[in-house]
Amino acid sequence: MSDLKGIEKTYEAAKQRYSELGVDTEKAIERLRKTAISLHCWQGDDVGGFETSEGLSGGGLVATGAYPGKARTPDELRGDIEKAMSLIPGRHRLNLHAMYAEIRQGRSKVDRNELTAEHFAAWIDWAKGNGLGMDFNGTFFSHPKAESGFTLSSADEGIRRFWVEHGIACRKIGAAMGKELDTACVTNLWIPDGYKDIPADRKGPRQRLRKSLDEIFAEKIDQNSLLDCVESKLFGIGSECYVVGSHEFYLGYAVRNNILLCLDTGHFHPTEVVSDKISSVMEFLDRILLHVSRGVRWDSDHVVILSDELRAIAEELVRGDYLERVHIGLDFFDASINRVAAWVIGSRCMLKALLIALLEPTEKLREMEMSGDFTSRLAMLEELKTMPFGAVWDYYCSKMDVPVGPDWLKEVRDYEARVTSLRM
Ligand code: RNT
Ligand code: ZN
Repeated sequence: MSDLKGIEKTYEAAKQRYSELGVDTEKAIERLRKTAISLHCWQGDDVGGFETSEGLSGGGLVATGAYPGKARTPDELRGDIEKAMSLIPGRHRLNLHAMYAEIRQGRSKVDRNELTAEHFAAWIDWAKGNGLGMDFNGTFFSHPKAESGFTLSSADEGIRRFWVEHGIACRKIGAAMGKELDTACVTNLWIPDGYKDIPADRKGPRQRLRKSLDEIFAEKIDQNSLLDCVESKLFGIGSECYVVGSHEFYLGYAVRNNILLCLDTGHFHPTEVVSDKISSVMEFLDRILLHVSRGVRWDSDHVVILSDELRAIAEELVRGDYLERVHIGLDFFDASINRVAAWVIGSRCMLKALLIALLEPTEKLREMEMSGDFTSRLAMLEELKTMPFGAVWDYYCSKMDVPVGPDWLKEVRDYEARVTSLRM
């Protein structure tokens, strides 16, 4: 589908259909163009990082699959991200984890509590060169000091202190990224702490976590550079019975301390939905971060697809006029398919969901609802599902100079043949 004339013709017909509903497709496209998605670096190497050759360990996270070609070096990872971004319409952001630090060989080991912005200089330069903003994450797993299953809530003061120092270091790094790139860096904190089996003390670890967070966030840092964020979880592998940083814990902490809350779509009971939580938490928080993921039966971190829930999340962001206050990040890691393709599929789906939401005649639906006409509301919502948003999407892709339809896969296959498949 690279026939430009055909794409434009189909678009004109779609534009007409939408205008009959009072929807301006050009406006929708313009809004979409301004919406950035934060692309997670960790999809490119199965949450490995560049500190040791061991990669992901502990923390209850698992990337399954053995698809060849994962990035082994920062340069390879940057190349892969560039490839993925060239196939995603719009200008987006890079979401980096602390374990992707570049510590020059030969020097004595720099531990997580000693990291500085200097260790991310190459990433920052690269982001600058590509016109990307950056977001950041502390890495509180895959480390010998996380092996006990406890980090910021550890009863071992030495361990707790080490992770507090890591948290403090990460805020400084995030602030430097934000300053350097002139766009606030959302610096997210997730810890794996918890018990596999039924605890005798649920209170103690939470009190210690609160104390650690207070120590980490003690220094006030300009919000134009840094936006602090905390992420809860329901359970992990090895923390099935008790997670210290639960939803209630962090919701309370974020509200009280006026920082961001991260809602990861895989971190709730399977019948709970993040789409219903957004308008609740946004009443009490200035900003939130989303970790858009796809849990299948559990927090499996499958690649994001255009599911009903993804569409519902996008609808909430648009209907509630939250796009300026909600930071959209992706969080999945699939090692069983081409990793570059995984980024492209997830990101394009997120953008498609946003576009579909932007093409909704929200005012009309609201009027139906307010007048008690629930028949029309349901009828309209269902009719909208077969409106020609695909034509608008194709037109948008072609306008943004990225492949239309499945054409992007050819480019991934070509990159695979030339680059990723040659990696051992
Ligand atoms: C873990 C959290 C966390 C991680 C990344 C790698 O359950 O979702 O966000 O996925 O930090
Ligand atoms: Zn997450």
